[in-house]
Amino acid sequence: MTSVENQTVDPTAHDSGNKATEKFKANRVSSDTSKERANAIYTDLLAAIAEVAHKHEITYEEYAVLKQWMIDVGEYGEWPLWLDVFVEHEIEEINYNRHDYTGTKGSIEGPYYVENSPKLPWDGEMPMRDKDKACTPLIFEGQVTDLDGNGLGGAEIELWHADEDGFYSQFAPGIPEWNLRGTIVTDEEGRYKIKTLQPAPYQIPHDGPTGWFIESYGGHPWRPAHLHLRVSHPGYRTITTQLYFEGGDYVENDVATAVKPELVLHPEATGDGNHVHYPFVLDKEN
Ligand code: MBD
Ligand code: FE
Repeated sequence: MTSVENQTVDPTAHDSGNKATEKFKANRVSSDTSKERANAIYTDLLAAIAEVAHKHEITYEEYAVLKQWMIDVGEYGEWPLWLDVFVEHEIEEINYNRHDYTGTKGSIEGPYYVENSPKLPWDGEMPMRDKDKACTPLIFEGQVTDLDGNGLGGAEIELWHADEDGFYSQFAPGIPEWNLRGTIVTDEEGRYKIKTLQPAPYQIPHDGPTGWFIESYGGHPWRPAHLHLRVSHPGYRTITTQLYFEGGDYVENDVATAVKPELVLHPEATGDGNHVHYPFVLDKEN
């Protein structure tokens, strides 16, 4: 047990937003976009903004509110959250369509991935507190294969998800660092089996500017219950994806538009919890 074990958690949008921003900033990114490409993108982006402004005859008050809201999103550290909820799914689709992949479908990463989670054996248990162990267990198993069905031994399945209160470790205070985060290594035949808890539908942080944005147009801040995954093996395309639960709330209207029919699990309830099987099929790297 760690000292943070049973502390009450009351995270706010400010906490999780700022943590996501700090984590993102830690790896400074760059791209080799040419001047020509940047010019083409910015020209079209400004034209799209102009079109919307004219179409809806945006008022000066609305323009001022937009400016204020964008300042707030930055101050609350919510750009990773807002962008991953409202834009990342398009980027994911565009980059998937660049190749002719036939393996397991990807989905958005979202703002809460952390690399180098603890390695777990192929038949293990996610790092959990006693309060997590009291939730409905989820036994998640399957095999990682190549396109021909050959098992990929030593493949890594990074798994991360929220606890029953909808909080991710490292983005909410009072949760042990690696709680509900782990890297499962497949056995010689590519098999994996992991015990965790059944996640619940998830409300994105909504007490900050992302929440005000959703409220302003009468939307909801919910995502269906989900598992986040990153599956990798040398020589193969790394898949970042998510899995959902058949019949669950918000599977049909995810605020982040990140559900694909191929990514919906069919849980079987048994005496010792919910069981799900999922085969991961990796394309060759190209
Ligand atoms: C999440 O847990 C998530 O998966 C996404 C996409 C956005 C915010 C929080
Ligand atoms: Fe998530």
